[in-house]
Amino acid sequence: ADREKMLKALAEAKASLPVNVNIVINNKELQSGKIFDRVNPSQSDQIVGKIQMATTEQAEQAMQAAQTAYKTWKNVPCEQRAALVDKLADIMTRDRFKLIATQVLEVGKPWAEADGDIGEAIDFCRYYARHMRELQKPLRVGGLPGELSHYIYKSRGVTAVIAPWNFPLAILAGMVTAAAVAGNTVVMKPAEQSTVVAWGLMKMIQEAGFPQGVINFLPGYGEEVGEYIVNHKYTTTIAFTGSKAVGLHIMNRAAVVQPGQQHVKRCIIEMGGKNAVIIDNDADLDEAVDGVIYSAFGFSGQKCSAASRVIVLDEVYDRFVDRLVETAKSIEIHPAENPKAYMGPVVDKEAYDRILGTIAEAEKNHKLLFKGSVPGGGFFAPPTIFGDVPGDAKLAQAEIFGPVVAVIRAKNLDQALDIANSTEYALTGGVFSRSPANINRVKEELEVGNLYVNRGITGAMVDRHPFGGFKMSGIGSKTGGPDYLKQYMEPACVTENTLRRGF
Ligand code: TXE
Repeated sequence: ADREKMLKALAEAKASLPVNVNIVINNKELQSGKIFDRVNPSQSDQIVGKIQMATTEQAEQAMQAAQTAYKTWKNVPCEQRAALVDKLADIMTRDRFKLIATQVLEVGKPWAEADGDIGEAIDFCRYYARHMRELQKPLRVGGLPGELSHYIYKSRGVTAVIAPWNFPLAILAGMVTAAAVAGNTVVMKPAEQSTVVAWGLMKMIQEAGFPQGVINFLPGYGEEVGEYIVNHKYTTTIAFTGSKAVGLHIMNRAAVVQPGQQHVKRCIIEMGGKNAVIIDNDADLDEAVDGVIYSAFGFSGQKCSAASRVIVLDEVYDRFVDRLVETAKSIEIHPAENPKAYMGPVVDKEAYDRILGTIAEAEKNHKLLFKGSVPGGGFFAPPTIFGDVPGDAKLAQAEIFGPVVAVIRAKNLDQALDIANSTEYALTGGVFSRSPANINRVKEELEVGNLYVNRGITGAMVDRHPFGGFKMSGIGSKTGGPDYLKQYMEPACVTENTLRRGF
């Protein structure tokens, strides 16, 4: 039944292309006349969206709208804010197939991957609404006689939300709803490559009934309007998920105080990864191969959590690699709308050129074990596996963000851990092993924010696996977990003298 619904949703979505995407400020739709054509990465002659890219003047209007709306939104009771976020989750649930179809066509996600993203978006809404209801209850602290102290959380103000394209609904909706449910107003800047998906979110936000100015929608270029809202004096908080280079740049810019600025800008920053899976001598190799295939090639490796290094202990190296290559041969690569697609295209021509360039360079320096064949007509990058890659090679150190795996040989677990920890990132990681002692060592020593034992290393679930990394992967914000929402708020302590008479 879901298959039929999905095919119908896809046919309807295709019939209404291209989608015209506008700017939304104060719940009013605006245009700029600067149009960006977004193409379907599976079929690059098909325009999916005609997007009005905001100007910096419109970015200024959005900031003013958010600043004005904040004066009232911060006093709206938590229950009302949380109810709006729950309503948004209801609408997403109702429109699930439509949202999946948009994502399949705009970013080239195969069905199941797109479905996962919608599910995560819904879970973020429900989780942050529920968690905010808990956090708003004042926590009693201290206990001196004659004194009553409560610890409370206050909103901060205007939040700039800057999102990537790879989880185009979940990450954007997660940051936006966390900020808004906590009593902040939002200016959201989606990624250029996934603005049609983001437009779907904005329409649902309007349908849910968020008051004007609370959530503003600013499609546009990162270096232009992204930069503008980061620098703005009204911005109190910046929620960013994306690449290391842009994340660090934003933190740098956020430290520059503008005339009239009253807050130290807080940065909630999630960046990339160079995630490793360790295959121990006693690993179940079938399980390990399946886990690596899923982790490395799901959504063509374009997940911050994707496995791009596989560190295999010497004793099982040859057997593992043979099976990995054999299984990789069966990966089905098709346009994302084809239900048989395990892998679809990569997101755009720029990504395609970059990934193919990386593969060509690596072919000169490393042993190519496998390169898949791909269809034409879109930006299809082949699943590629290199073997005996030194742990310090560029291929084993830099985030590629594509379907490319470096298999690295290690003498023993000590060396495997050294190699695994040798990158600047610390996002996800995994181990396949049947030895409790070795698993424990990996738990203690592998520098990652999310560790997966004897299973694929992607697929974090809200509330069950709070997600995020450290080192150059981020600042430990941990989406979908108990610490996340607090970052959008200011903790405050209120102490009252209870012995005072005469009230
Ligand atoms: O990032 P980019 P992408 C990471 C993933 C990879 C990256 C891919 O590992 O590194 O995200 O996403 C805007 N001022 N994660 O290619 O290019 C830009 O317009 C202000 C980590 O989209 O950094 C876009 O909206 N904004 C992860 C956004 O920044 C600017 C989960 C991101 O773009 C700007 C998912 C500027 N100067 C992906 N320049 C995790 N750790 O959870 C660009 N932008």
